[in-house]
Order: sequence, then structure tokens, then C-alpha cells
Amino acid sequence: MSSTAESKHAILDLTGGTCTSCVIAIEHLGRRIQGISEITVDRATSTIQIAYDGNREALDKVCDFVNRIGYSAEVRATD
Ligand SMILES: [Cu+2]
Repeated sequence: MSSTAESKHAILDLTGGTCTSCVIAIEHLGRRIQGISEITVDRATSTIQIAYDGNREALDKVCDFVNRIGYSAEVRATD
């Protein structure tokens, strides 16, 4: 384990899922995914902004989760 919890950021493209209840579900449940510290849906740009631990698996889990509720998310950019 590293000494500090590094925070990396990612932007996901979101297709569908931008009504209020989906946004709440994505933000609420997404935050429970291991490695995700912040997750915010930006409806204006149809993106999901994420702060995470740098582990790509966490982003894949967000995409899987969004797919499961019937929409689609793809990683656009990470740092
Ligand atoms: Cu919805």
C-alpha cells in the first residue's frame, strides 16, 4: 500500500441515463464502488467525472454498473 491515498481523475462519456433518478443512482451507487472517491454526473456534457485511486478496475466497474442499469459509459480520459 502506498503511504498516501492518491487521487486520480477520469472522465467517462455517458450515453443515456441523464434523468434525475439515473443521475442519483449513478452517483449514489457509484460512490460505493471500491476505489471511487467521488463520482458526479454532468448532464450538460453527458459525462461522468470521477476521482479514484488510479486503479483502472474501478472505472471498469462503473462502466459495468452503468451498463447494467441500461445505459452506456465509456472511459474518455484519465490521469
Ligand atoms: Cu433515467
